[in-house]
Amino acid sequence: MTQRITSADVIITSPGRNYVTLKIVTSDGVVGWGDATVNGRELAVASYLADHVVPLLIGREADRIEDTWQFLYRSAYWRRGPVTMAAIGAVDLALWDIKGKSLGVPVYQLLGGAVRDRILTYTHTTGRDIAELKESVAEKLEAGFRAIRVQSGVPGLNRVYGVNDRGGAYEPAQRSAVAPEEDWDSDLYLKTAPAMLEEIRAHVGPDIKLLHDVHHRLTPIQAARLGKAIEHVGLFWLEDVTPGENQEILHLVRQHTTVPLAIGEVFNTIWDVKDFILTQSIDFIRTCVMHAGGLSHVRKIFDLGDLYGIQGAPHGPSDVSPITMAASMQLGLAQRNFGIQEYMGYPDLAKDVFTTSYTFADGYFTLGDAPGLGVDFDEEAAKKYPYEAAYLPYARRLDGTVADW
Ligand code: EZ4
Ligand code: CO
Repeated sequence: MTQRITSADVIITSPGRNYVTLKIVTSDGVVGWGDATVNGRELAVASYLADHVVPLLIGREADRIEDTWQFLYRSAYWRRGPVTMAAIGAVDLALWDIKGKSLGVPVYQLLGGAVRDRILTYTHTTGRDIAELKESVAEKLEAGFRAIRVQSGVPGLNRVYGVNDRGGAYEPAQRSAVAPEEDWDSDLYLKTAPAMLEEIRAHVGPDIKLLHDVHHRLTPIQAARLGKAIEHVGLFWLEDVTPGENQEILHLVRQHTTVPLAIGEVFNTIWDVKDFILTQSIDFIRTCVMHAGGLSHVRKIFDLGDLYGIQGAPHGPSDVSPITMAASMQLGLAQRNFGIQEYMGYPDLAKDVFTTSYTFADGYFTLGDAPGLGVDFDEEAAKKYPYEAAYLPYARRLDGTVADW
């Protein structure tokens, strides 16, 4: 029997931070959940969905996931972009959830079944200085993580990406009516980052995987210099060394260093990342399973990467909801060249709204057999947490110029 979409609703909730959730219901009474959260621009995606996508969904066959993807992408005429692709991603996740629930299987079974038993994951650590960073690392090792992203303060700069200037965990978006300002100076950073990474390596020993995120700050030649300077640290990856809108840029970095390179969390389609892949400039492609158009599109990106030994390593900060996280793990179980899953964790209040079936132990996530994506969303609980405007920071150089953030 053909199952049709009978309703689709956009729910905005803020249990500790803002999340945009799409609820699709079918004529069989099956409910599918999609995530549509774009950090700091939440309401734009909510409107794109509610005003322009939901009216097109009513009456469509819920089982035609690929057809719906192609229809939403191509009928919009206007191509790509974070708002459009996150909206399409939300619909895609909800439809995969529905298909899994309708057939009584987890989504990874629909993607070909498991090719591994568990999903390697890394989490974030941070400190205003190296001593504080070491405490943060110790905490996450104690919690069971075996792959860790390390970020620290830069002497001479007050506030930098990845570090809470009051200490403790770092969450970039701030609830405020204006975008918070951070500082940047590439020379100060380059002067201290290699020693910081060396010291952390000495602290954790050879077996812990270490990652570091440059967050789009360097020129290609600065990035090449950094890569050369830290080769002996043996990083699992160095992320977003350059802004990357010009995809050819990384090829230059690549020629100078063997440090594994990761990039892609801010990009939304295969077109935005194909040159990184086709020129074999990277080791990990970081497109998010929601921001880049859902499972249907991201698995194509990862398949393209597989031609060249490039691994998929989806974005997984606290600013994509547990629905995206679960979808990422469903793909992670079924995608041969899946490398690692970022898991930043969630505010405690988020557990009041989202219930997940994935579980963590010894550095890995395991998925249960819950049908669909394996996430439940509590609509009543969501009502307790109204939207609050929040902005991502931006950065200025010491002379006042706006820098890449
Ligand atoms: O800054 O998701 O690798 N992870 C990251 C994240 C991003 C945030 C932006 O919303 O770079 O922390
Ligand atoms: Co990043």
